Amino acid sequence: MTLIDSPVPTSQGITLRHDWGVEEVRTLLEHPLIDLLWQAQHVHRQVNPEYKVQLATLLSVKTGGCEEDCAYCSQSIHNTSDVTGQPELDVHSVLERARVARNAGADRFCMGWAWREIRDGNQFEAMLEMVSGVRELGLEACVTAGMLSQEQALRLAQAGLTAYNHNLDTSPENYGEIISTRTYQERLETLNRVRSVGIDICCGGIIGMGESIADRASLLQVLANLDPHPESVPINALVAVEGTPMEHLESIDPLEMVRMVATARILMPHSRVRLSAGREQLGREAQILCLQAGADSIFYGDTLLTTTNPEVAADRELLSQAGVQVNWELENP
Ligand code: SAM
Ligand code: DTB
Ligand code: SF4
Repeated sequence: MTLIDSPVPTSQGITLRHDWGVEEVRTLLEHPLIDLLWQAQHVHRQVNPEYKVQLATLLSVKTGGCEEDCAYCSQSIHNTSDVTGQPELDVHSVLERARVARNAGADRFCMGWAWREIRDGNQFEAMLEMVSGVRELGLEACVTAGMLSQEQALRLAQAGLTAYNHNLDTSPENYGEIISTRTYQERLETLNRVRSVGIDICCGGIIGMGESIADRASLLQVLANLDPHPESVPINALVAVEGTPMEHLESIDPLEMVRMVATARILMPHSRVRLSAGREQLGREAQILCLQAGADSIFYGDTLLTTTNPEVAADRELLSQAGVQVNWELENP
């Protein structure tokens, strides 16, 4: 069933820009909500006339023990939340989980390693096998594992990797408040390496870490001025994990997430805007506004990496209530 009775608009009239000024972005972010939603929906409906939503499932392959000091993260050795001693998953069990995710309707499988950077050796060889195995299942494959070398990026591309996730997390101005062990510039260099071997970039950030509206505008400006735009832009709301310096931060107002998603859609019309961590704090109505204003992907599955996500049954109901299109035909093949 399609939602559209009138002729389907096309995306031909949409211009891509990479020269956004921070004040322009801020003006969009702070626009009267009703107007911002209208503008975002105008773009979204042209680029995604059937409101298709991609379901991506996450799996933590190597959990905890990470040397970086990201203040939001449950997996950093600098935070008491860090769970050590969890065994790294092997190729067989990862591919089994990917098969289950595919059979439940996911079409992208994202694998995470709590590493500062990829090192050569058995674990990297296993990662390459996981990537090619996920691709053989007919799924898109995404990896997030910290920094990488040019050679490692090339080998991941040869294994068929669809996308590499490496977030900027926040604005360049606010970054020092969140992480001290890796620079913003290093993140940008990692993204360049990924891009140079033809792997798609998945790059976004987190709101709700105590940043200002100017910081949010600045993060979106950096993302929107990457040329080409990242193919995928995850927008996360902080999941305040006990044992991290951010454990006491209050949840964001759900409409802040709607504003981020809507602005990202206007700035990066053809990118996949992923409604990522923090959906449990959003409620049904805010999630539906996000789907209307520009989100065209969610993480699907009862867990993210180390924290919980809405249950699969609840998400199915949400998507069906919203009337958006998903690939349920993959169920029970
Ligand atoms: N170690 C790799 C790295 O940082 O590139 C990959 C894993 S890391 C968990 C992936 C992303 O998840 C982070 O960059 C961050 O944006 C997001 N994330 C992690 N913990 C989060 C939390 N508690 N709340 C919201 N987003 C979070
Ligand atoms: C992204 O931006 N969000 C996902 C994915 N990329 C790897 C991860 C969210 C993690 C949330 C906290 C956790 O579960 O540990
Ligand atoms: Fe967590 Fe990734 Fe930062 Fe490590 S690099 S602490 S896994 S977000």
